[in-house]
Amino acid sequence: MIYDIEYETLPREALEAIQLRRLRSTLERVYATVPFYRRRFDQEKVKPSDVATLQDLAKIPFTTKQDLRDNYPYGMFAVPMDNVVRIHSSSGTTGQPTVVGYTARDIDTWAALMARSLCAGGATRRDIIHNAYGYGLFTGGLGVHYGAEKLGASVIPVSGGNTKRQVMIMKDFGPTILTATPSYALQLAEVAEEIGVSFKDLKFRFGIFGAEPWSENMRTEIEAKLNLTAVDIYGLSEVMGPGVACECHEAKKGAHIFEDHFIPEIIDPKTAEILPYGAEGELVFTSITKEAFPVIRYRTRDITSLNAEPCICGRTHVRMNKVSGRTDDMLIIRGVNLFPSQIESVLMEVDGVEPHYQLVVEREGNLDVLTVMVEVNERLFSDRVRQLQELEKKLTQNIKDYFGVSAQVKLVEPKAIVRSEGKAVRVIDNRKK
Ligand code: DLL
Repeated sequence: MIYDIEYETLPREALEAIQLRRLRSTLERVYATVPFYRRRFDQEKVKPSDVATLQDLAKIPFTTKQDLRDNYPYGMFAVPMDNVVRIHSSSGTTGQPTVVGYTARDIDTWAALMARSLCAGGATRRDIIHNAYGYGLFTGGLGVHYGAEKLGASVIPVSGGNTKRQVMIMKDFGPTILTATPSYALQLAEVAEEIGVSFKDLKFRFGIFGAEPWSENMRTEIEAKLNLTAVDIYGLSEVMGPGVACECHEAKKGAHIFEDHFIPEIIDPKTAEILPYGAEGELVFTSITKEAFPVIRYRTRDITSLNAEPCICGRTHVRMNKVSGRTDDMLIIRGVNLFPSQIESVLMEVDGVEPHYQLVVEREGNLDVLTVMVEVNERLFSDRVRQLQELEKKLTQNIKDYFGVSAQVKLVEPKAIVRSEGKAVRVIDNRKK
């Protein structure tokens, strides 16, 4: 089923006419209301009126995560705070989060795009949706929630964690759609097995999984373990949250980007040259309907390619292939975004810890396990074992407090971590082996 049959199946020409109209009005609006964009456009000597065709978007400068950070917290908002009804945020490299806002109409648009997504993923108004994305500043929980209600489905706002209780709810409430990060979905399956509940006896038909990279092999694994059809949902807070793009369950071959709201481009991350369909590069988005927080040519740093082939589901919007990685070194541990430099700043707050560290990420069972190896100074290292254990405990607790992620901290002796002549290797990601 297609939620918005008219807009999701627009012929390309009609779609492009809508995109151009919305793009031009967005550019006019940000130029008039966001000092950052006015300054940037003026510096580059472009005016919104220079954009007469979709190709002219190339004349407009990019926006980066750093630009959002420089304008923390509300500098990029295009409406007065009076009109902002919701704020979300995502964590950033320097510990400075990115703050995003929504007007009432933005929330409506988001709900409608999430309804489209859930529908593409196989949900109908007769479904019961077990929503295990975290509720809070993270956009996953509330994003899915509003979409599910808009669709008319029944949503169970269970959020993340408390896994045994979740299994009980899955057994008793009879949900038919599971929404969660792929790694948490596997965790649910594992705990269910431990307590003697089989997914074969549950009623799930579809799982709509995203917020972190997951491979095709992982999809196969999840589908087998959870006895459902798994589809990929993509999004990011800066552009909206979940529901920027979603796979259709008919093809399961890339997420349709809702192009009547977001214009995607793929660029070479090094040269910023625009790449053709099919070529892998960095995904860039321009939002063309957002009121409170429009982004213009926003560089996501996600690496993927676009597929403009017709799809068997009938949707005409282009598909993005699975995100293969990021242009930077962000770690996503159980759905929480984490940068090495964030861990670094937490480590460096504690006396006796040296600025030499390495993060090791493993997959143990179905969970991502993060080990933080950090050197301590000579004096501490020769100290009593109990003291070292105490320090490990403290660092572990600090990481948990800051990021909500459980990490194992291993104190190592001075010089134990390999020195580099160029950039330090901060992350050893053994999950990919
Ligand atoms: O993760 C929004 C979301 C919630 C998407 C629930 C899907 C489901 P952020 O926390 O801002 O927003 O993180 C965005 O997560 O730039 C990607 O690097 C990564 N990401 C999101 N979805 C996928 C996916 C949400 N399906 C960042 N595959 C993005 C791979 C994904 N990576």
